[in-house]
Amino acid sequence: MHTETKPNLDTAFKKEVYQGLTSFPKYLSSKFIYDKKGDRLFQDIMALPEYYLTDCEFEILSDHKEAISRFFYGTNSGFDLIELGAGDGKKTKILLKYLVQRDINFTYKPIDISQNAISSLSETLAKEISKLNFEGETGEYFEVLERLKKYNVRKKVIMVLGSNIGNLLHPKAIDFLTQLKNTMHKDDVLFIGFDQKKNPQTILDAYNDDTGVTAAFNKNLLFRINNELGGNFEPDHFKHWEVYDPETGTAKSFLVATKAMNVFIDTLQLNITFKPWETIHTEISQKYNDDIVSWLANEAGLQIETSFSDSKKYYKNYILKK
Ligand code: AVI
Repeated sequence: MHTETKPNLDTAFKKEVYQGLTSFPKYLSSKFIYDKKGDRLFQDIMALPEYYLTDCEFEILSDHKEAISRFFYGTNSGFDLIELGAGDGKKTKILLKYLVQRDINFTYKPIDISQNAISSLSETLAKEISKLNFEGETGEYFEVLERLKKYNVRKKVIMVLGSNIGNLLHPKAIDFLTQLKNTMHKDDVLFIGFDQKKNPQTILDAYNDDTGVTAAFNKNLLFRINNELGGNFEPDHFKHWEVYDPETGTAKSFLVATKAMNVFIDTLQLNITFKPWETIHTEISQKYNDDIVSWLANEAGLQIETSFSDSKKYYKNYILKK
């Protein structure tokens, strides 16, 4: 008797890869790009001249650190500066140094999915800003958000840099902001970066560099499926493709099959066929303006208090409150 073995979809990665590759049109979630190699490729992207987001946010934090910090200060008991998705903290250091130099009473609580990232951040910061109070946390955003609810002793400043929210569709972004709001008290502050709508060519170039770093970053999804789920994707036969819709402000990344292919993923016991030029949608990078940010914030029960922009008006960091 032939019994079909059902794949064991016991991790989010397996479940979502199975779902995405058996759907039409096919899709994969960009959150799975980030293994060790994906993290490194993203660091390389941030150093690309075309990827203006990092420089713009750096400029905003450098030029407006004094005004930004004024929204952070709490009462005598000080505040917790909680950063979601801290990465290497390069931009955050500007604020941290400024606050420590002024003897402001605060604790920096970076949160990252990777314990490695937290440990190395702790090491570099201990060397560079020895007087900093540092308490790193490891975990998924939403798991950590639950944990955040416990931090109700003193003022919380929640910081989300890098326009990370742009990788979420609007309903998910509203969910995300709502969950953040639910962890906030009246005086708490959300300090969050939103990349702005601009010349569509500038946006396309940021996600379509000539050196191929962004293509490698996108294809890392296929490498991860090969390495971790026993897949036999041929990443060379997929093309990185970027489109930007200036009306909706959505940049979309795809991997496009350049020929007909059969792919087998052993752990999922899954055969997938690709027709020539069939697509896998892998990422959205949403661009905003004040009206969209205000709408998202209001939907989540938050208000824009103020915002800070770079000199080219490419990028904005907003102060949101309940
Ligand atoms: C992390 N995230 C905000 C980046 C972005 O701009 O969407 C990821 C990225 N994808 C391609 N380049 C950078």
